Amino acid sequence: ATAVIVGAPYDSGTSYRSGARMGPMALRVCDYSEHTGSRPHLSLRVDPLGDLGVVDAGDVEMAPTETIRSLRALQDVVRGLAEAGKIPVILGGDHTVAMADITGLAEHYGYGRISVIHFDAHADTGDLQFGSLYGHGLPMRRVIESGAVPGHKFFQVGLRGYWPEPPELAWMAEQGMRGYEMAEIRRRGLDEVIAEVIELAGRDTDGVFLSVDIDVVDPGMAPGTGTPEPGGLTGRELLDAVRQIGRDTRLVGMEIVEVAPPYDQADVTAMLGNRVVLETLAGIARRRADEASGTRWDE
Ligand code: DIR
Ligand code: MN
Ligand code: MN
Ligand code: MN
Repeated sequence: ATAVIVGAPYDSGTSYRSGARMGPMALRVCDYSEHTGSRPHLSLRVDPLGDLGVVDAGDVEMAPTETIRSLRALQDVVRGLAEAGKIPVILGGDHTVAMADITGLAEHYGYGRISVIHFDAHADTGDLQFGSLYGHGLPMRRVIESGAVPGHKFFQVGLRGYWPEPPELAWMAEQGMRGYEMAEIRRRGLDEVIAEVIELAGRDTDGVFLSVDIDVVDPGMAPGTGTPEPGGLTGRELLDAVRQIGRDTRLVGMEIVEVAPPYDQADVTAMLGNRVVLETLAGIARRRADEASGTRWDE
């Protein structure tokens, strides 16, 4: 297998509304391949699950009462997969799991050696949440502080609303983080922004990690999440973006987080989250097929 799915059923208790610990099961239930088998993607003409030999390794045991132990267990699984040459695909869980996912990859690829493309309505660079170093609102600060990923290798897409607060914004600028707010995306167009992110994230790096917080999508299309923020991407925009990123970057791992089934409507959010994974994997499968044939397939 090239890609290995790992569930991270974790709620930190720091979300406005919890429920993301039920995310992994909901994301799996929405998988068409359960009843049709794996099959080719219409526009890319590759079969992501079959071509990449995707396997599901089940869930890591996690509990909010065992934060450090839980994150450590996930981090060890992610690092082990990277060591074995696999691409870990983590199904969250709230965004706290990013600390384990990114640190685990950095332990293998090297501190400072990977870039992160982060889709989110929020920057997740808070300092403390309820006095704790752990929570869904601060994982990106922790991985920058630890040196796992330098700020200038962070590319955040979809920011909007009332976060981050001014001191946090100043800290982000100091770190050299690059954020693409919804207003910039509207003005320049998503294609141009994603092309720029792919170019910048690919510079001087040994791999790219893709972190998708489903709340980057407008709550009208993705209501099943803990902290919805109006004015987001459409589902189609997110799928187009991650497909392109899978194709045109060297992805070493990905996570889909913050899918919270209790607030979902007819599974639309879980289904979209599932397709975010599939679309990214299809991009990776297409990249590999292109490399093998020495040509480039146009959608
Ligand atoms: C908010 C929400 N900034 C917090 N953060 C979320 O709780 O610190 N990040 N939802 O994705
Ligand atoms: Mn987040
Ligand atoms: Mn968010
Ligand atoms: Mn969150």
